[in-house]
Amino acid sequence: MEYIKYRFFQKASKCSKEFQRIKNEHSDKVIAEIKLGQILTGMKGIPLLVTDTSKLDPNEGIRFKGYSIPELREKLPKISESGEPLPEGLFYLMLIGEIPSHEDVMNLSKDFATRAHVPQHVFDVIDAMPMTSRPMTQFSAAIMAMATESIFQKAYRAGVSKKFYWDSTYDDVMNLIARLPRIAAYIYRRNFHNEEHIEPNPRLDWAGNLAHMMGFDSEDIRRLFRLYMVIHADHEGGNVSAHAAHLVGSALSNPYYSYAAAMTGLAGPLHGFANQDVIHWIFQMIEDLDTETPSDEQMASYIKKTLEEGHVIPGYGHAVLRKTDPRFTAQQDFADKYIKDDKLVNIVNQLYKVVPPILSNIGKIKNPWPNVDAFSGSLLYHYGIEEYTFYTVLFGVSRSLGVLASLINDRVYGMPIERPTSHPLQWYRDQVDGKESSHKC
Ligand code: AMX
Repeated sequence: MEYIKYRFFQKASKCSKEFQRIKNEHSDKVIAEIKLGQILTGMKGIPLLVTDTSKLDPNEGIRFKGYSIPELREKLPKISESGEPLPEGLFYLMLIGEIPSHEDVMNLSKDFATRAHVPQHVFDVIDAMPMTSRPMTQFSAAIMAMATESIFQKAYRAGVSKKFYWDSTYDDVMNLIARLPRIAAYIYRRNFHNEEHIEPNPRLDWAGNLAHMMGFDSEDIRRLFRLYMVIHADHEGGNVSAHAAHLVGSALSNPYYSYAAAMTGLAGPLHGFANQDVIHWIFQMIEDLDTETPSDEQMASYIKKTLEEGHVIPGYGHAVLRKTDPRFTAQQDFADKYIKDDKLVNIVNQLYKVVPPILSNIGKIKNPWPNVDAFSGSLLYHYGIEEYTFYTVLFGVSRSLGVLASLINDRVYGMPIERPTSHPLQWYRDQVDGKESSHKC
């Protein structure tokens, strides 16, 4: 067995025993009470999932295996001391629970490079789609098309024992992550660069190669891509993309199906599509106000107009966070360090001053602070990736690291099919009004 797979199994099998022990010995223990309001506001705050890769604190933000984003930026291996950590290192951390050595990360990077071959029919599926189909539609379809390669599916059909499901899942996950940069870059070059494709460079790291195949070879862009891929990788298990991957995987659908489900969820405007909406909305603001340097007052009036028209302010608010997202702060820090006086970055920073008091004043919005998507587009735009309809694909490539690491864990733990109970609205009404109500829903 290869080294990383072996290390993973060594660690995970102990946790798997713990999972089974708790399930067998403590299944009757009551650990939470559920309020009706939690159910009716999207199941918020109900502990329902087991996810080991990362944990989100409403005030502190995300921690990956206990490490905050500033800690990861300091501790994970980098190619150069002044650079950003390699996302391969974060994947190793989420999988094995330890900060990897430089050698571990280089081995993982090489492993991804050797697995990166994408079968021709996946490109054929992309090419068969109209140019007008959204990059996320093409991306999800390509992932589904690649399910022909599923080793898990073949092993299952061949009758492999349940206790070995994790093994073929691991190989599917590694292959899938390895191939995503090629697929993403292919869609980018197809849509925005005249279908002039660029071959991978197997000597580059995972994120650097993605930038290369998209047509960007500067060290600046590689540094940004490494940071980008690290901060978007995971956000505990309840967000739409992570939860979708877990839910679909719980039916023993293959990892390609699970990850495609995650991507169709990420494509929604309340989730990953917000990174496109932010830039779209800012450009609309610039056009409507007829200035690239609006005053705070002009901005405030535009924000209020957006709200009055019944729209959300993209990039602001969060279902769990109650403070500025540390992923926003990490990008702000990156911009402070490497970017001087960029119009879009300046607007993003100005919005950070103007938006929160307006959202706070409305009263109902639980978190008036910016999330990851408020900043990411301005950085990509600055470095020349101006085609913002593509931005969610980049988010999706990164998110593979967390949701697919979790999927292998799910299989090692032997997690069961997920199947919560639902009731008609009448049942909930009976809980609060008794059975008198005559109006049927
Ligand atoms: N602008 C305007 N209204 C907002 C808002 C915003 N940025 N954020 C929340 N609200 C509204 C909600 O729509 C809801 O209104 P309603 O009661 O009339 O339906 C009310 O405030 C209460 O919502 P909440 O409990 O504070 O948030 P939530 O958990 O329901 O939703 C989120 C969270 C992220 C979907 C929401 O804040 C939002 O729509 N933000 C803008 C889109 C966005 O940036 N999404 C990306 C999130 C990060 C990510 O997943 N990538």
